[in-house]
Amino acid sequence: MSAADLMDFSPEIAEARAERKPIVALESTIITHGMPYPRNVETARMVEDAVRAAGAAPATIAVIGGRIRVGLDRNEIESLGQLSGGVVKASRRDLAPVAARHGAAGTTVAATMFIAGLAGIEIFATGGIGGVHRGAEETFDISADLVELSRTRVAVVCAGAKSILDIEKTLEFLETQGVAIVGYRCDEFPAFYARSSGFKLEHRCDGLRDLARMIRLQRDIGPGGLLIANPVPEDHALEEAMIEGRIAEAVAEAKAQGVAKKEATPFLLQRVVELTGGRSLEANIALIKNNAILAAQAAGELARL
Ligand code: PSU
Ligand code: MN
Repeated sequence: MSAADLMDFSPEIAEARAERKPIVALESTIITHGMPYPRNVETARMVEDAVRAAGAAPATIAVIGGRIRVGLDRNEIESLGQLSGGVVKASRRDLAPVAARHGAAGTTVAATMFIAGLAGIEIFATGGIGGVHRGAEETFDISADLVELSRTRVAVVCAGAKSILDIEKTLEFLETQGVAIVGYRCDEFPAFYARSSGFKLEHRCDGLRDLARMIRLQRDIGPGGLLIANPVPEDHALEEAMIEGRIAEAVAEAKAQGVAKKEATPFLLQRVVELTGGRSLEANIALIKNNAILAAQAAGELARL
């Protein structure tokens, strides 16, 4: 038995694989733990449609009934979204325990990358990656996403990392782990809600063809994937001073309430949405769509290389 024996492909993804059409992997923790119902479900469907409109097949990945599912139908997205808190947040290490008890889970960036790699999917779009949490020098809270990037040959498109994290330490950790990062039409690592973080990137790419060549080369060289940083669209970026203040409040509340480990990221995401009166949610939705479209376009270029 291998992980491949646990995988089921939706008809759409099975066909795309057979015909070697471009495919974009999408994560599902954002559905189960990253956004409130029903916006989570609406967003997941909208993002899938944006990928299709850009000429690729969307493979939303999750665990359902103990099976690793690559490509979900609309009803499955709806029921995952409704379960919200009732379903496991699965990082790579949770896959076997959840599958063994025939459970359901949203997959994080780490778990989704791992599964996409097994399925031969070259590119994956998310909103923001996990990272090194503020105070990690005490807690050691460093997302498994960063380690997965160092060992799985899947390119990940993201809008950077939220400043609920320590962006400087996140970039240092990625360097230690040998993870290649490229800014797509930007010189700084973006800060999710904001287009820049003040931290310079060493590599930049301005066109889809160049990006596809870089992705393919990274795949050839390995052992990790390419992290593609794609800033939030200008018209959806939030003012940095406002969002920084709200994030600092959320981080302080998490500390005071002793929220830690895998609950930390979902707690902080939810509090920031509440503290910004929903404005951060709108930015989040816009940047995910933007990332999915870039990933679909890059997947198209990859298919033509
Ligand atoms: N960042 C976001 N939205 C999210 C997540 C991160 O802006 O929904 C989710 C992703 O699935 C990511 C996970 O892989 O949180 C990271 O969790 P942790 O920090 O526990 O590794
Ligand atoms: Mn963590």
